[in-house]
Amino acid sequence: MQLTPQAHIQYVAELAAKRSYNEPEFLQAMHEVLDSLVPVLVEHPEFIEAGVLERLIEPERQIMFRVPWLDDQNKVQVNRGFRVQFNSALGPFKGGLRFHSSVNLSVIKFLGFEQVFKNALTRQRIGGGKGGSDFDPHGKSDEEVMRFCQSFMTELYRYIDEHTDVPAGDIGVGAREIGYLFGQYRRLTGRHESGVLTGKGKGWGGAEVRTEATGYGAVFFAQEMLKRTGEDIEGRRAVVSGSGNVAIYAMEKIAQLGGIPVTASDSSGYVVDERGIDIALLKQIKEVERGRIADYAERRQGAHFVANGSVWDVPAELAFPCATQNELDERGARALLDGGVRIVAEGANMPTTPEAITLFQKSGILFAPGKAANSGGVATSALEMSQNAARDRWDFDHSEARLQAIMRDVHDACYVASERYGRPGDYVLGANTAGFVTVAQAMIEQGVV
Ligand code: NDP
Ligand code: 2IT
Repeated sequence: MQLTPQAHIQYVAELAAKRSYNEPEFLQAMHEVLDSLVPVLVEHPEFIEAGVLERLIEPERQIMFRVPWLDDQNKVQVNRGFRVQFNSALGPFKGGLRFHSSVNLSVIKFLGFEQVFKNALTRQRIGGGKGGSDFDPHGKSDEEVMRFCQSFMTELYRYIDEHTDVPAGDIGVGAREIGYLFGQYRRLTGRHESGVLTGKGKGWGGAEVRTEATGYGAVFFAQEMLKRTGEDIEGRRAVVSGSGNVAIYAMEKIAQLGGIPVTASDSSGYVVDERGIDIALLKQIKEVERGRIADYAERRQGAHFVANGSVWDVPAELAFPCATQNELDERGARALLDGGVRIVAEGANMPTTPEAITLFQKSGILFAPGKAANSGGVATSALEMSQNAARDRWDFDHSEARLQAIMRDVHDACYVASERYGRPGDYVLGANTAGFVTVAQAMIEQGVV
């Protein structure tokens, strides 16, 4: 006899808990998706029959490798490298590489799992994967970063190519790292294979708007949510966490649309700038000088730095968590609600804890989960792959228009699914179900593999 949807989900959750007992981030991401799926399985009992869930929670392949490199003192350093190829039913594995001291298998698996559904939502025919290393780029010289990237790629190159697996950036991996990784791939293979990585330099295959895409996309998504309630970004204050790629371009788009981003942060604390963050100054400090956020307050009149505080204590109507996982907990959520927040859109992956999400949902504010709101980055990576395959190059305005249209479609797909499964405006339910159905259908059509 077939299990009921509830019992089946319970069975799969227990299976994962047993196998992945030491992977808390992965289990957190998995539960968030499974918790949404009862109404889908009621409608599609064939997904239970075909073992879709059991297959989805197990990566197709996970690769771990040693990354030895020489630091500037000629001392041997050893890091651990990862690539988790999670699901390729919709296309080649696609997802970023993260270089951060906190990286372990659990973190990479949670990111790869999220990526599967996110990529499905973009409708760009890309599967999901993620990789990275516990290498910490902070304080490393350019030469050290280059030697590390070369060693990392010397192992990774045998598992990737434009049709198999296409990495990109994430925390700690930006244009500089993608350049070094691509150079080593080219040297090892003897091929200039543009489509093997995205986020490349614009002079050698990189797409316009890829740098801006995640942050801009998150703001476009928020704009679509507000549109439904007849509201707008103009004139509204925004708290943004982080000061990296996603945060900077979220702030830039908020400002372009007439909003006022008043905060930025990094792992040492946050700055408040009531006049609105000076984006050019922030880019200079973070992108050019690779400095700390405290430097911003020192160079900008009227701004102040709060060491180790919670950015969520700053009142605003819009909130964009754009730093890292679980950075917005229940206490932070309460502070945001007390400060009058109307909308929370996740630029980062899984930045909001489950308890904080529940609080937002109970309070009736608009909440956009990362797998929908931050999908503009990977969607634009897919546009980069298209341009590489066609040996074509689109201009900035065309590329931004494509991104905006994709974010509108992702929003609408989530909203329609939230209505279909009984909770209109619940974007967590909408994103999980819409993404899941797309992948599940492809998996069924392709048989038990
Ligand atoms: P960056 O490396 O450019 O910036 C990361 C920012 O977050 C930095 O300000 C960093 O501060 C801060 N941060 C990182 N880890 C922590 C931590 N443990 N505690 C406090 N602050 C932290 O990364 P991105 O902007 O690319 O990525 C930010 C988030 O967005 C991540 O969750 C990523 O997965 C997600 N994302 C990124 C996409 C992309 O295209 N880049 C696409 C979709 C999602 P510090 O320098 O002090 O570490
Ligand atoms: O989390 C993400 O979606 C990314 N880091 C971007 C992945 C990509 O392949 O562009």
